[in-house]
Formats: sequence, structure tokens, C-alpha cells
Amino acid sequence: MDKQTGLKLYHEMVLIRRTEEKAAELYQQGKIGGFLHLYIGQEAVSTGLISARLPQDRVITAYRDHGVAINCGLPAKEILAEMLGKVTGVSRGKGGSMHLADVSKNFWGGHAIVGAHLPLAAGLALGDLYQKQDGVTICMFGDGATNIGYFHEALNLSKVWNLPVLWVCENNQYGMGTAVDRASAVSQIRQKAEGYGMTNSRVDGMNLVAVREAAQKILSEIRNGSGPQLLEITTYRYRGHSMGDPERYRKPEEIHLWQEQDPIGIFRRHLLDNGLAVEAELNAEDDAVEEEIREAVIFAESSPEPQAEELFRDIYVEA
Ligand SMILES: Cc1ncc(C[n+]2csc(CCOP(=O)(O)OP(=O)(O)O)c2C)c(N)n1
Ligand SMILES: [Mg+2]
Repeated sequence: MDKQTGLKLYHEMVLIRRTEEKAAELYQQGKIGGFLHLYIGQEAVSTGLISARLPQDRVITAYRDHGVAINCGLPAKEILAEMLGKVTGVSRGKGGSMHLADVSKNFWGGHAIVGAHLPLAAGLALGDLYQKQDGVTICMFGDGATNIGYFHEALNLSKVWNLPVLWVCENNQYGMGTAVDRASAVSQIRQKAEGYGMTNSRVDGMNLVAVREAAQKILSEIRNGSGPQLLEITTYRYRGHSMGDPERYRKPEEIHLWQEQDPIGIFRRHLLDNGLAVEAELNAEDDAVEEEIREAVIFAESSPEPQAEELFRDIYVEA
């Protein structure tokens, strides 16, 4: 990794964290309605993964989508505006936190129904295969989603049709309040790919470099015709499932243990130890993120709400 890439990826991880810390504040002030699922703790997963994609590679994910959106190049100010239901938001204020998307950046969204976007990913990849495009569809989902029928249908057909899909399970140890070993028959999610004869692997999601290297290797294999693969990325969410989670299912000591492996801290150390950055440069990135967030909040708060006519835009059938 060169210096410029290192600083860019560090910036992205800090931007995700600060955007979400600010979103949590705005939520508590009653300015954001509905659900809000924070990605804090999981930043190295999407940052490492998406740093390995080529522009033709599609990305699709579930509702924990703010970080993925930032890594795909959606501006933080438009993401915050979307959460506040403003017309300047990435989905014109009509989607909210769980439905960020921008097809021009090959980001096919945020999806709220657990597992439902996996068949969509298979469809995107089938389209690319049919049109002889060399893009790979990167489909991210949680550990909980792998207990759902959609997961098994989509994995099976992707293998039958040899679709160019990278199935990425973000194993953050819980589906809402349920620990993985209480809901899944196998403890390593990657084992589930074996039932479909699919190549699978597992990587430490607190380590951006490890995620990026694994993703680079697998994406190039899929591009060269390996067929679909499943990558399990182990990680941890530091915050509750969504805002307002009383968190009775885990102990503070467990959270503290994982916080000692903070992905931002680990990557910061990596940049310093490998001479890719000095403290002052990293602090300058932190300051730049602060300024970006400050401006993003002003932009989001001062933007107008959608007009009633917006109800008739972005619909399948003309009224
Ligand atoms: C089909 C369906 N069932 C239940 C829910 C309610 N629900 C929302 S998130 C969630 C847990 C999913 O956990 P996981 O896939 O591990 O993702 P994580 O929240 O950990 O990122 C559940 C059960 C839903 N949205 N859709
Ligand atoms: Mg989970």
C-alpha cells in the first residue's frame, strides 16, 4: 500500500465513525426518525473490502449501510441529509438511514429485509454474466442473514450458474440480541458455503490490511472465472443493534475486549509502524474529517424537506 492510499483509507474510516457519532447525537435530539443501525467497530470491513473493488464491481448491502455508502463515494453531507429526511439526501429524503443508494457509483443500496438483497445480488451478477461484463457483485450481509432461506437459495443458484459474486458475511457475533452460536448450526459461517461446493475463507475484520488483501485476491479469482466465493469477515459492533437497544445480551467486559482491537487504532499503528504516515499527518486527517462533519451537519439541517410532488417521483408506475 502506498502512502496516499493509506491516508485515504484512514480518512474514510474516521469519516464513517464521526458521521455515525454525529448521527447518534442527531437521533437523540429527535431529528432522525425510524431506525438507525450504527457500523461503529466494523469500519475496517467495508473500507478494506471496497478499497479492493474496481469501478465495474457492484456493491449491495443490508440496512447497516452508512459506512458502505461512504466507502462507495457517497458524500457524508448527503448521507446525513438523507437520515434527516431532507430532499438533498442521497435518496431525496425518502429512503432514510436503511435505504442509501447511488447506482451511478455502483452502490445498489441498503436493504431492510434481512437476506432479501441476496437474490438481487445474484440477479445483478447474472446480468453482468449475460452481457459479458467483467464486474463482480460484492454482496454484504450479516451472520443472522445466513439462517434465512434467501441466503441458501441465492448461494445455490450462484454456484449452479457460476455467477461472479463475492458473498461477504460480516460476522459481528450477533443478530439483534442473539449470539451466533444460539442461532447457527455451525460456528464458522464460512462452513455453510461448503454445502454448495463453494470456495470459502475467513479473515479478521478488525484489520483493514488483512481484509483488503483477502478481497484483492478473491476478486481477481472471481474475475478470472473461479465462480462465486464466500468470505466470512469476523468483526464486532461496539454499539447496540440499533438506537435504543438495551443490550441485555452482552456484558460490558466483552465490548471492552473488542474495543482493545479498535480497527481505526490498528490501522493507525500500521501506518506509523510502516513509515506510511507520521502522527501530524494522521492528526491532520482527523481535523479534516471534523471540518467535513461540521459542514455536513449545517448542510443537512438547513436543507428543505421534500415537497409533496416527490411522492410521485421514483415510482414504478406513472400515476
Ligand atoms: C426477514 C426479516 N426478519 C426479521 C427482521 C428483523 N431484523 C432486523 S435486523 C435483524 C438481525 C439481523 O442480524 P445480522 O444479519 O447478523 O445483521 P447485523 O444487524 O448484525 O448487521 C433482524 C432479525 C427483518 N428486518 N427482516
Ligand atoms: Mg450480525
